[in-house]
Amino acid sequence: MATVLGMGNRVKRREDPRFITGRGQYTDDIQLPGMLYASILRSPYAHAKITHIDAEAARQLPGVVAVFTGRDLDGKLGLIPTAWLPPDSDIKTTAHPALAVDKVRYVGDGVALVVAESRYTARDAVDLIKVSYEPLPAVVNQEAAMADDAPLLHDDAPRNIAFHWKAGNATDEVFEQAEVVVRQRFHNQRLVPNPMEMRATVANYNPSTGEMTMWITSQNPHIHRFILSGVLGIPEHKLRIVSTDVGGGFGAKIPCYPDEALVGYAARALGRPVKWSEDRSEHFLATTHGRDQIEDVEIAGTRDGTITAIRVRAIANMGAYLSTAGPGVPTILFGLIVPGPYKIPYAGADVYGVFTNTTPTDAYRGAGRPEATYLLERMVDLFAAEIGMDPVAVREKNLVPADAFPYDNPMGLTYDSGNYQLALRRALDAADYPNLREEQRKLRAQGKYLGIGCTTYVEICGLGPSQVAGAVGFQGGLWESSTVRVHPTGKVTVYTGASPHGQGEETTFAQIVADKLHVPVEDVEVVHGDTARIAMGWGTYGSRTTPVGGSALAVAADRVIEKAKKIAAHMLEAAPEDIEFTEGQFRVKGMPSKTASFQDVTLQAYLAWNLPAGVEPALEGQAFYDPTNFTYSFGTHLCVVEVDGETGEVAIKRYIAVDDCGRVINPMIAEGQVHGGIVQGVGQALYEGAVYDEDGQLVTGSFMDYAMPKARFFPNFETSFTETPSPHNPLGVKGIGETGTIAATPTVVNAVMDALRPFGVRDIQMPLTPERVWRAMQQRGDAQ
Ligand code: MCN
Repeated sequence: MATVLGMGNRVKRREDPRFITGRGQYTDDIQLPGMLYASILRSPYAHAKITHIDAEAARQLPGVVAVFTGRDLDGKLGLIPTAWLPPDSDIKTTAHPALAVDKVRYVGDGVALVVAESRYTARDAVDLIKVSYEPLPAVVNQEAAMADDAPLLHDDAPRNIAFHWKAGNATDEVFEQAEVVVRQRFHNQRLVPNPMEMRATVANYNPSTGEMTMWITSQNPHIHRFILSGVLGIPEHKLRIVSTDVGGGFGAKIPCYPDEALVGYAARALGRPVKWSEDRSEHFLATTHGRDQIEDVEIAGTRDGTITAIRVRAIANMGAYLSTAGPGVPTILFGLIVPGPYKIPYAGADVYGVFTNTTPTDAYRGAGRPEATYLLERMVDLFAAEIGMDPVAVREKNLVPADAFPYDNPMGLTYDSGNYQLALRRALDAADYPNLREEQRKLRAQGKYLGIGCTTYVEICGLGPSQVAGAVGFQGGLWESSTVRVHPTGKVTVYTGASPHGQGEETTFAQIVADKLHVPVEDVEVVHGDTARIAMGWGTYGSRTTPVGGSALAVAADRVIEKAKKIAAHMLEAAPEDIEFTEGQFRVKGMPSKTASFQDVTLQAYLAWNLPAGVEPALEGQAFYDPTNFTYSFGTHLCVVEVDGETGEVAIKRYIAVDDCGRVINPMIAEGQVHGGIVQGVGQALYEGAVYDEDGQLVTGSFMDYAMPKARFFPNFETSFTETPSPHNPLGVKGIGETGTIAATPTVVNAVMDALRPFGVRDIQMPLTPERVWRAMQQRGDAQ
């Protein structure tokens, strides 16, 4: 019999052969008979009144089937809603039409939709539409947007304030009475999420049944169905969303976009299938961005290195409209985790979300938690420098001790479990920290600038539970659905409401179920990303898929075993409570010779010739699992850099990551997640940054101007795991999908600042480009 290869095994990702041999079926691969192609005319102005649209020439172009403007859609297509409304924040959910009607509010705002017989004709026709704009002053910086005389985006949001949210217990007195207070401003710069596959939608409406099928590049097809059924006015049971193969998302495929609604609308209005897919330039303008937060931070403590308080006043740039999950990012996902892994008695977050004439922002890998970790970890280093203590020693002194769990942080979160010191010690041992410091001293004497950076982090992930989600304004549940269907021959199909799009759950979820049922992993197929095949689901983000969706599967598999035990008991003429299931065999306790295999029992469940009274045929388990708490992954990352004193170039010499995601299901896949995450985190630290000019033009609108990290910039990562199970789910797992991104950014920046200590540099605005680093070295001070 083939080996099970359940949890803990380094099983190769089964999804990869189809992806790397071009056999994946992405949305843009869908071809339907009679399909039309859509293209969207987007505003070239950041802020302008639309005085007139002349689409006649476009309509006349041979091959053009229809042109729609905002006015054409008025009353026929719903507004695009926001789905996360942080409570007590006076949030302004300004109306967001799918196409601008009177006013455009960012470069990339949709103005008209062309549908044509070919993609090329649709593109050409877009260029023939003449729009008369009356340009208005634009504002792109969120702080500037709060000024009384700043251009106003929405009449019902004075000073462009979309919301104001506060949390925590830090008071002015705490800081006034502190022995040491360190203050610093950071701008966690705007980033553009860049999955390999850009967004696309195909819609196919059947007028005879009223059924609509939409293929969407979505991280959460059921949320898309939920929202789009309202926007399009199609009953939920007649709307099917398919998002099976999705080439990465990193948060940017959570939102429900106007573009998706437009394609659905056009398909129904024209009675023919319609496809739209963006190119990379359109992606830069029209897919949500991430981060962009200005933070004024204060940290307080004593000269012996005890941190007593931290607070932040943050201004988050929300862009021109509130995207689906946008408001949750700089509030709940950011503010509540500001005190991080440290036992800090007082903490506070005071956050403004502000409208500007820029592309809307939403989740980007880590979403809120990288921003919180960045400011905290940078402040710990600045505090350590202020009191003349080793930054690692400050961390060691303040980490929540292993015996303090469950631990209530001052923002109201309860951390489930952890051994933060162990992860730190492992990283320090791996680095041989004392020797590294010695090497640094020697090299400095030779005019070489080695820097050592460290981050100890804790991450809130595994989103649910639903009750808490509701309390913090998320307009949805955060439980997960699962079905484990055992077929008559003992092969298994499992259905999950989570929607992996690169993370590898087709493999790891099969491992979870194989482990439970003790069947070979290749006998388990994982189905996801299709609302017609899966009852309900809340998708993949917030490193929730394994803790919540994986646990749902574990519960469903347990239900299969429970039922199978009843059938086995009947077959073996024993009481169900006397049956145990080990190594794929049902056994009567104390009678080792009386056994029935999993396959025997399964077959009997279907043949149903001899079932016990009251037991229905077939073998299937279902679970709608809602966790009791979030999970809190943690770890220590440590990095060694060398800064070129002549050019300011930063080279990463070593990168050590010790992460704890509870029980590891597949170490190889978890390592892969850490690798990808680190690269994205370093991307923010050293290379990436979206820049708008004063008029609201995105000057980093392509890979020519927006620098992505490349493999050759990195050494081999030295990754390892500690395993502290979470007590809040049956698998003891925590998420790993975002840890690398959360930890890497401050780790690398701390390392560069450490290297630049001889120059008296306190901070450099990210990304730490060679030019900025060089300037800081020349000025012997900060460089913006
Ligand atoms: N895993 C494991 N053991 C654990 C935890 C996780 O083996 N204890 C495995 C999982 O089973 C899964 C992977 O690691 O195969 C990531 O799982 P998890 O931590 O549950 O995270 P999610 O699947 O919920 O993924 C979301 C997370 C987020 S929020 C972003 S953004 C992100 C990321 O994952 N986007 C990604 N990783 C990505 N990876 C790819 N390739 N593409 C993206 O868009």
